[in-house]
Order: sequence, then structure tokens, then C-alpha cells
Amino acid sequence: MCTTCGCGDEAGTRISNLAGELQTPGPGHLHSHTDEHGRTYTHEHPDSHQHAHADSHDHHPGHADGHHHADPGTETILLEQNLLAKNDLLAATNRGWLAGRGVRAFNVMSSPGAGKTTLLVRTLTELGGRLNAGVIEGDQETSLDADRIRATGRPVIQINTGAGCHLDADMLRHGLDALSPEPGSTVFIENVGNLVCPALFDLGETAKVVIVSVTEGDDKPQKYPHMFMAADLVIVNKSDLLPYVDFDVDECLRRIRQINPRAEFITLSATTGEGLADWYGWLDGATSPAAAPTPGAARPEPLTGSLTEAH
Ligand SMILES: Nc1nc2c(ncn2[C@@H]2O[C@H](COP(=O)(O)OP(=O)(O)OP(=O)(O)O)[C@@H](O)[C@H]2O)c(=O)[nH]1
Ligand SMILES: [Zn+2]
Ligand SMILES: [Zn+2]
Ligand SMILES: [Zn+2]
Ligand SMILES: [Zn+2]
Repeated sequence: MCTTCGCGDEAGTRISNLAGELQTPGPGHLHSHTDEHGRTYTHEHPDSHQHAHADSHDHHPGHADGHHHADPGTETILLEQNLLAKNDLLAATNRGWLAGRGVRAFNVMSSPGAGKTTLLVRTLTELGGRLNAGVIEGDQETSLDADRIRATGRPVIQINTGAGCHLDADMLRHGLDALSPEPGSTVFIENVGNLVCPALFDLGETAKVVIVSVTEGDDKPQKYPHMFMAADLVIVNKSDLLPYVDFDVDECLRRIRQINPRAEFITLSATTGEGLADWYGWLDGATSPAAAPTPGAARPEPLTGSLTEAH
């Protein structure tokens, strides 16, 4: 469960295969842990997948080493630290897995409806075969977004988080197993629409892309600083609506800079296509960690090829 917002445990997590069929949990592979405080942690794995839980991957929040209890607030913080520490270990595993294959993974985050799926569908459609990419879709319920991606002809895996409000590193690990991206390819991860909790969970991704749409207001960076602090790229979407809303792009950029001086910043419209060349140019330059240039070495060919030539 996410102690940040108190959302439900992982019991409702479901994952689809490439054909879009939701995998029901196999009887032997659904496990729960109840700790001495009566909290239950439930976690299910698709039948197709086996991995040892004893060493690299257990969900016990570290209560084995006898301890006395402080006040409940302290205990909640400890639980959260343990969960995030476990997540960070799995994220590191994902990062190594991706780097070993030269696969780039972009974690796309925003509030609900900012345009994540619209941008991904347009990107996959316009870049076509020039970008070898698949998508891992995170939503609480439905495969609506995965269906939109599948219509582009690109491979997609849906993860339904049930009561969960974010993807975590373990979910991505299962999503990557199901998607099985080719070496050198690109994976877009559409996180659950939420500007709060996804910021806390490192997935081991190559870069975090945060989308804010102009209908949400230019004060979002200060209201949700963790999300904007974590961003490698901030996209202001729905620029076609700028004439109709009170959103100051320069002011938004100024607010982002106060929180995160290193993030890149692009304004675009996923529906009209304005500014998309900048996004494709960013994608072109975002190399996987394995392909990142080492000092003195020649810069490797961009994995995406010459994406910007057509724009
Ligand atoms: N005017 C305008 N509308 C847009 C733009 N991008 C997306 N939309 C619209 O915004 C709505 C939400 O877009 P989605 O792509 O579903 O947003 P999302 O971030 O994937 O939403 P969730 O997955 O529910 O979090 C849809 O009606 C889109 O057509 C844009 O650039 N301009
Ligand atoms: Zn949460
Ligand atoms: Zn598990
Ligand atoms: Zn979406
Ligand atoms: Zn697992």
C-alpha cells in the first residue's frame, strides 16, 4: 500500500499479456504476508513468471529485527521508508536490466487527462518504424489507454493497479517481463494519472517526463514540488488552448526553475502537433545509460535514428 496517501494494498494489481488478455493470478502464485501488527501485504504474480522472493524481493517491511514501538506517526514513517527502500532496490535492478539491453524507458507522469496517451499515440503513429517502441500502460482500471496504443500497431502491456495510485518498480519489472522489449528499443511507461505518489517511486527508468496541461494552471510546479523536482523533462501540453485559458508559459517555466534548474522544458500541443519536433528532438538525444557517452569517446548514434529529419 502507499502510505503517502493511504491507498489500498497491491491485492488488486492485474497485468495483461501482449494480446491484451488480463492475466488472472495463478493459485500458487498469490501470496500475502501479515506482519505482527496485523497489516496484510498481498501480491500476485502472473503464471508465466517465476522469480524468487526470498532474497531480492520480499514485501516484509523489516519487522523481524525486534524493536520497540514509538508513536504511530513514527511507525508510519518507518513503514514508508522501508517500502521506498525496497522499491529503490528493485528500481536499481530494473535500471541494470535496461542498461544491459540498451533499452530506454521513459516514465511519463501527469495529472489525469493532461494528455499522456494522446502524446504517446501521436508519437508512435508519426515516428512509425523509425522508433522501435513499446508501451507499458498504468491505470487503476480498464484497458482503454492500452487499446488506444494497440491501435497504432505497437506492443503494449496494461497494468491495472486497482486501488493503487502509482506504478512501482516491481510492477515495472513484471511489465518488462511481459513486454519483453528488444535490445536497443524504447519503452514508454504511462504512469497512473496523479501528480503526487508516482513522484516517490523510482522505477529505474532512463528519464522522468512530467506533463502539465495549460488547463491546469501555471502554479502546479509549486503545489506538487516533488513531481517537478524529479522531472528530467517537463512538457507543457495543450498549447492550442493558450488563447482561452489563464496560463503563463514563462511564469510556469520560472516556477519550475526555482524547484528544478536542470529539467528541460518543451511546450507543445499533442492534438495540433505544434512543438512536437522539440519532443522528437529530445527523444533523439536521450540515450540509454549503457549508450551514454564516456568522456573522450565519440558520441554513439542516437538509438532512434534521425527522428527530427521529417519535422
Ligand atoms: N485541446 C487539446 N486537447 C488535448 C491535447 N492533448 C490531449 N487532449 C485531450 O485531453 C483529454 C485527455 O487526454 P488523454 O491523452 O487521455 O490524457 P491522459 O493524461 O492520458 O489521461 P489519463 O490516462 O486518464 O490520466 C482528451 O480529450 C484529449 O483529446 C492537446 O494538446 N490539446
Ligand atoms: Zn498513493
Ligand atoms: Zn512479491
Ligand atoms: Zn492515459
Ligand atoms: Zn514480483
